[in-house]
Amino acid sequence: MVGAQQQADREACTIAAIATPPGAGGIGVIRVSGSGARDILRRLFRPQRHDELQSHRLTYGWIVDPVSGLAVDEVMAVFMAAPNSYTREDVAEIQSHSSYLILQQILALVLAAGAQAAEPGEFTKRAFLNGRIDLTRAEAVIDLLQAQTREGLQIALSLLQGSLQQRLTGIRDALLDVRAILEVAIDFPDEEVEIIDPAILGRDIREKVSLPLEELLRAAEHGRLFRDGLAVVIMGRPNVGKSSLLNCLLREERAIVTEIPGTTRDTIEDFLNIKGMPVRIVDTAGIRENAEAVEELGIRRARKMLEEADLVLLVVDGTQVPTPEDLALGRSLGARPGVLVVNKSDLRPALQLQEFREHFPNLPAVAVSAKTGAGLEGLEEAIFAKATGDQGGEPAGHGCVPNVRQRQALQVALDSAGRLAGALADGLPPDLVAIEAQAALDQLGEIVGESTTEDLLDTIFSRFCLGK
Ligand SMILES: Nc1nc2c(ncn2[C@@H]2O[C@H](COP(=O)(O)OP(=O)(O)OP(=O)(O)O)[C@@H](O)[C@H]2O)c(=O)[nH]1
Ligand SMILES: [Mg+2]
Repeated sequence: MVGAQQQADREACTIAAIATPPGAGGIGVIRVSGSGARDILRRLFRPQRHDELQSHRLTYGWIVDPVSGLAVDEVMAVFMAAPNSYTREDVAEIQSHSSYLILQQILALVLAAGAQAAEPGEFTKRAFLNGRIDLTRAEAVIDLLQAQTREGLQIALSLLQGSLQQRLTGIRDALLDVRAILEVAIDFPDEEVEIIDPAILGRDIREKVSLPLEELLRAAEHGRLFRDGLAVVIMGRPNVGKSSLLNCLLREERAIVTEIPGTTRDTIEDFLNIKGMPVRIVDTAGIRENAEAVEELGIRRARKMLEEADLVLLVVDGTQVPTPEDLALGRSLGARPGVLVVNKSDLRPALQLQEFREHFPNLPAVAVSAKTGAGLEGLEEAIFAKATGDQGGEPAGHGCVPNVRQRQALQVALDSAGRLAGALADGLPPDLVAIEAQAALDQLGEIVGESTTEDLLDTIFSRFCLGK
């Protein structure tokens, strides 16, 4: 109960944070939410004209330290009366010059005036707790902030508009209908036979629950790469052109390239957009025996990266016949998806591409020149094809792509729906059948945040940045 009381106290207090990232910029924003927001703004903000603060009206003026009477910054301020605000509470936002010193000073005044420092994601958590958005939309806000490609952004926007919530509402309504019928049958055991028609109920469960759930799971699988992206690791012997390949894919001189083997000592990573798929690409130290100490550490790091890789680009030097080290690296990939990159195609090749393929039978092979950029498109195609497998290109489901957490709950709900249909077909008593209906409902309730534990909420909202 102490926990519940603490939580209620926290929800009752007014919170504040700097909502813009640190660093130089045009403006910075301090956000305040809660019943004290209006008073705090009144105490610190001196409008240029002595107007009363009007809700949702941007007003020009100064932030003045109420103790010293000194001006802190020239700002625009807005007050948004509940419930028409991001959190559904009274919200004040102060737009100051974006100097971190000024922002810190204003925040300190806001806190001294009675606000508490907000936790990461607390504004969005309040929007959720106050019923403005469900949990799928709250999570979409994180996706929106973290999206790396237009496709990822489109998925986030679709979820923010409630695409998943709406589909779940349809499925939950169907389950509620089933549960209602079962409850009537529980209350009137003598008429159970007339009340429950297993054939009709079974068909409803299949069409209105199981099939839509399967469709959502397919969309999750299909859109996974576009929402979560792909980790690609570049591996190979020293000097084969791994760092050159990274630079070439990024179209910038990101990593140091020299003709000295063992140039790259540490892992270097960056982001790429391959046909809408966010790709985290990692260049690693060239792998060889008898490396000196620092290089050896880099090699260990490179091997470790392998474990995190969704896909490996194994780079070999096309001017040389594959060495035993190249072949050993090929074998070390095991069943992991990979692409063989035969580099330096601008020089005289030692073998035909087909002959390279024969040395690495499990890998599709692409010839490129990291120096001239030749073959780069083919490599991007190969990465895309390998990553998407037989799924083809587009993120499906009109952007309604559930995330990992939602996917797990959808799968459990689908399993419950299967057991529900089975229990009906087997003619089990309605109270037992109803348990499965409830189990499926609970899972769907967890996705939208109706039956979600405080721990889970904390985990979700802690992924946000401060001020969101
Ligand atoms: N002609 C030609 N030279 C290349 C190509 N790619 C890389 N090189 C050269 O090969 C040498 C090694 O390139 P890097 O990119 O540093 O190779 P690396 O695999 O990262 O090497 P380590 O970091 O030492 O493991 C440099 O002299 C590059 O200029 C290519 O496609 N064609
Ligand atoms: Mg390198």
